[in-house]
Amino acid sequence: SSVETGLSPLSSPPPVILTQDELKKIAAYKAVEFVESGMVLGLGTGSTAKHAVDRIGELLRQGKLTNIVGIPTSKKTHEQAVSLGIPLSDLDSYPVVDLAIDGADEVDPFMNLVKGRGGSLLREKMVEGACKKFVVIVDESKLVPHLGGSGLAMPVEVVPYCWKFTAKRLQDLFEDCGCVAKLRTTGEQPFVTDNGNYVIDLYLKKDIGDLKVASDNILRLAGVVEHGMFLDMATTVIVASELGVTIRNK
Ligand code: ABF
Repeated sequence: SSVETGLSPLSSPPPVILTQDELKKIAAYKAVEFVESGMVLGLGTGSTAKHAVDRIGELLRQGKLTNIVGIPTSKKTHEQAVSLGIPLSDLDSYPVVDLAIDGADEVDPFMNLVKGRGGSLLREKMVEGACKKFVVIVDESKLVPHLGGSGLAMPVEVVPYCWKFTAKRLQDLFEDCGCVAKLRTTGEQPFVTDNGNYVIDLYLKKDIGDLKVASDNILRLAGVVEHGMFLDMATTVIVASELGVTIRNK
């Protein structure tokens, strides 16, 4: 007699389904392989970058990396890095950063990015704009054909002064894309960035069109501090999916 298991002895093991967080971790660990002792490192923000910062801390503790200086892109990452014992500094002391590792909200086929749904876009843009190499780490859900067409927010950091006026001007700018501009809030209160500013999220019904033109038009508005489009900045994009890791270089 035999026991029916439902599995034939020749059947392959069931596929392992990775969670989104496991994919983020895989991409992050891959990026940290680019880190060398003695580097000045831009430390990103968000749940994907958090894995990279944890890994850098671990390698420092194990003595496998030495003489690292981290430049955090947010107060949150600053706190995380301090808790891990990563030596920190800033762009005033280190105006050239060897390598930055950070997540993104959207990545288009040309490696342009939307960032800032976590609210740290200004410091991220400053640090990552000062980098020799900028490695973006994402799971495959972040890949889009065009920026700003996903129906999710395109963040713009603005000064709090008359933010409604600035929001209206932003909305008018992208009227043709069916733009709705909304103040980001936490509970009843405006969300306040690390720099004391507000964030206006632009929701677009169509993709934003020519990215450079859109960028210039946003930055020309008085009241705008920075936007979340990171154009032509990434030098490497690491994408983790169920099928494995792909690395794209500029
Ligand atoms: C940062 O974290 C932000 O620029 C971006 O908004 C966000 C991505 O978040 P996560 O890694 O949590 O998906 O990189």
